[in-house]
Amino acid sequence: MPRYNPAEIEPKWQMFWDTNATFRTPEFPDSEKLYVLDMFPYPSGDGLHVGHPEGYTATDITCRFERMRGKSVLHPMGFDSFGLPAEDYAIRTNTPPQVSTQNNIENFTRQLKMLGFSYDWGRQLATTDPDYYRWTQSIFLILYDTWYDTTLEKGRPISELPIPSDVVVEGEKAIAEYQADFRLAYLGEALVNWCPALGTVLANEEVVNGLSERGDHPVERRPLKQWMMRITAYADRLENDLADLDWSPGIKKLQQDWIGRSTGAEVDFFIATEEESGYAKWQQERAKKGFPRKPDEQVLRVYTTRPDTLFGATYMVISPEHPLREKLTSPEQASAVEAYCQQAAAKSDRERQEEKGKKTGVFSGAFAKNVVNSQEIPIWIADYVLAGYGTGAIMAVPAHDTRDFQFATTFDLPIVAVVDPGKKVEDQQAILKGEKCSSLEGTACQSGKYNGLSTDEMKTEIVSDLTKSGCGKKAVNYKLRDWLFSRQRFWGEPFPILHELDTDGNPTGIIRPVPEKDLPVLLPKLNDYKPHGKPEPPLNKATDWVEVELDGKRYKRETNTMPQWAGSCWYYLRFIDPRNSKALVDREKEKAWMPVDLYIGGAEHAVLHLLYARFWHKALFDRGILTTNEPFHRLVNQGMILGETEYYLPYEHSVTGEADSPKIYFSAEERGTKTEVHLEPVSEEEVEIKEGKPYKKGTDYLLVAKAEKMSKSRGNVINPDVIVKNYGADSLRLYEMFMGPLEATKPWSMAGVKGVRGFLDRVWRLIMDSDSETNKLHQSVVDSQPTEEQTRVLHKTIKIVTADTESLNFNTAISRMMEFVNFFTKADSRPISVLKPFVLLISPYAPHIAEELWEALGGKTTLAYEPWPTFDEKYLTESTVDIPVQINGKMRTKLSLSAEATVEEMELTARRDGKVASYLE
Ligand code: ANZ
Repeated sequence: MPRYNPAEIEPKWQMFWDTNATFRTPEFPDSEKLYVLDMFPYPSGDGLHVGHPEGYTATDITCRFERMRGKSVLHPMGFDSFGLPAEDYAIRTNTPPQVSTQNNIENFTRQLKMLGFSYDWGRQLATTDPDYYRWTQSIFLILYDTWYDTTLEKGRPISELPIPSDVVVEGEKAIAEYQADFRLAYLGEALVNWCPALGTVLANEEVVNGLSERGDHPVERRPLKQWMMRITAYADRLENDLADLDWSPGIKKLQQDWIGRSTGAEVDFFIATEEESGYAKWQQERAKKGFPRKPDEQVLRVYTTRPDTLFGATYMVISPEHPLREKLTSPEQASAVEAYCQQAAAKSDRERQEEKGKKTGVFSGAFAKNVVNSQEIPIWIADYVLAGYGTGAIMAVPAHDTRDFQFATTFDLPIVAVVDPGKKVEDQQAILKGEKCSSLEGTACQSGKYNGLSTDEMKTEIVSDLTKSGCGKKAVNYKLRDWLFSRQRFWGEPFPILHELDTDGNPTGIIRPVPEKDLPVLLPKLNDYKPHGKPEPPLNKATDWVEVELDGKRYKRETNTMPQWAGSCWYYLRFIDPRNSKALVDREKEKAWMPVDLYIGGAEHAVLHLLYARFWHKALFDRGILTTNEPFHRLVNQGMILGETEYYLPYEHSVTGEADSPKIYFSAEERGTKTEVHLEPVSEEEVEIKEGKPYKKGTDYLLVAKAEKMSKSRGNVINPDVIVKNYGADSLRLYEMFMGPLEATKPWSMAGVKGVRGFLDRVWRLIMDSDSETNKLHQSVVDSQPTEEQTRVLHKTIKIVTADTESLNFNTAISRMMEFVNFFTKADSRPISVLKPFVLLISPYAPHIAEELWEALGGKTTLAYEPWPTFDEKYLTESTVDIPVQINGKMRTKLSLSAEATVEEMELTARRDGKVASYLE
């Protein structure tokens, strides 16, 4: 084999690793453990894209590196294979999703193996395997069986939930209903996107601006009974426990914002619907009772972050979906209210909250009494108040809340300022007169006995007084919503839930979990996958499957399916013990391998996937199934790979607006002065890079460079199969790591791939005789001692590559290896004792070529477990380092300095340097 030929050596080593199960992981770690996880892919029909190997190569390098450093590495791979595209494909072609999914998984597996990743393939799983989703169903049942004890801050079995005596006397059904309000998995009413024209319910991502993505048909939002997950119970722990995780501050912030903790108070207002209000009596009763949890009296409960503005509440607002809406609506207002609420139902939460939008609303006809001053204030219905946040009702303080201010001015409601922002504020007078809205803190005014208190003092005082009178209480709220866990789809996990039917076949409302021994509840086979034209899940069509008898009772199966998030919530646990038929994971094994030490994947999963998985993990921990409280210790998000950079030459027409008049190109300086500029594409050959900037070859015309997201419609998608075929897997791996820092967004460059391939060719020629017909070492390769300088270069390379690999700075590690190769290519003698450690250094990056060269250098078997080369400081001390000198943000020169040089010495040398000096004049 004279030349470097990846097409020959890559399959050879892949076969070797496969047959010898080189990367099989023991059940328990036999040395220090390291669990490295990739975000597993959805096996789409398009196959891998180049974004996948980016993260996968990074983890693979880490795994190969740490194995050589003696760690027990767990590095598994699987498939997140439920999901919409398979179902859409089934609808179009009538192919069962099982079949297309299997084909896609096979293609993905082929591609992943082609890239030489060192997964323990014996642990492969797919979320669609009945053996896997059997346990997803089991976890659902555990969550169904769990309630959150807010005192112990812990999930506990539902059997341990204390039931109030008045509920107990009402009997079993009442108890079941009471429990349902606490279960982590519960049935609730939620809105779905129903598209009458398509005859199907759509997922949120299939709806764009109120229209179906397919065909642009109008979509209605309809309430439907659906499964929900009480993730809000864990909001505090999900937020607090972020502190101990080794995640980037950016991702932590995203999670915090999503959880969106806010503190304030809940306050009860008395609803004065009747002539004789009974207010005084209500107040007395309240003070005796405390702050009842479920008010069955005439109260409207609000959530506010500014209890200090209570005296400025001049009206109240409930959301159109508020449960008291009907009760509050007076007969005179009924038709107006009905019409308004219908309108509101068509809007999304986002539209409803838009600051710019004019506020709309309707008076309910009812009044409430402001707890602090007994003033009667009107209750309005408006869609800027959301049903799902706080209590779905607010006290409106137009003087200090912009949304309320807009509303009050629209409907001519009173505006009373109760916070004086102080003299320093320019608009103080306008604010105090209620002509301007201000949310600034300050001193209380027009607030009775509280006048003069600072905002913070007043908050504390008033909440304490409200607590005493039983009319209010400190409260915490979260932006985080309970998680809508039902999908009206076919290709998802069936719920292990049965709904009891009476003798007429109607649901009794009693729910029964499918007994653990009857799991999995398999997905039925459907004869056709087309939507059935009803706002119900497609599984309703599987009539044989839907009805079951158990212990002489008739049941209807739950026909919603779980969302795609479900399977990816816990796959990392199953990898630890993938074939266990008794438990989702063996506790001892979990204890030995968890938490995941390094998790790499795309930033698009920074919020939901990670929150959901953390939530399940915590619940399973509370229930004693797991020993760890958090799943992912270190998280790294790889940057997006953009399409190849394209270059354009800006121009304008000589006659403004005349498209066929001659083009004028202009210099870089001129360009800044032009407002309307046209762009002419420039081919790659015509581009010349000067000082890092692109010019049209042979001219001074500066080009515009653009790199766009890869997408089919732009035609800039790179197919890994093609790269491997033309350049080899090692080149693809190395290139993706060489493009730039792992976390950066970076454009693809075919020239870069070629460059990296050129480097591997040089690595080959460094060791092998590429002119020989047989596998012969290069004539300069000798079995003799290296020179002192050669030893230094080797040890420096080991040091840098080790440190950079450890810190995931793969691009700089590669640069160092390139320098090494340049150095030794020039050497007349290349000692084996230097080449061997080098081959080990490059092996995590380009494992195939490394194995081949290792063999040529006398290696008897795989290098995968060879000890990682070490360096000796004594060879590094006298060495020099190249220090780049930047002036005004540009690299001007490099100084060769002792590695020991002090800052002062560096400065001195820099000042003496001719190039630097010229800038200092
Ligand atoms: C009175 C008030 C006065 C408010 C004031 C603010 C400023 P965050 O911080 O996001 O938690 N609010 C409460 N529930 C709402 C709902 N369901 N839909 C829309 N708005 C709602 O916001 C809490 C504040 O948002 C609450 O405090 C309430 O308005 C409003 F000078 O109450 B505030």
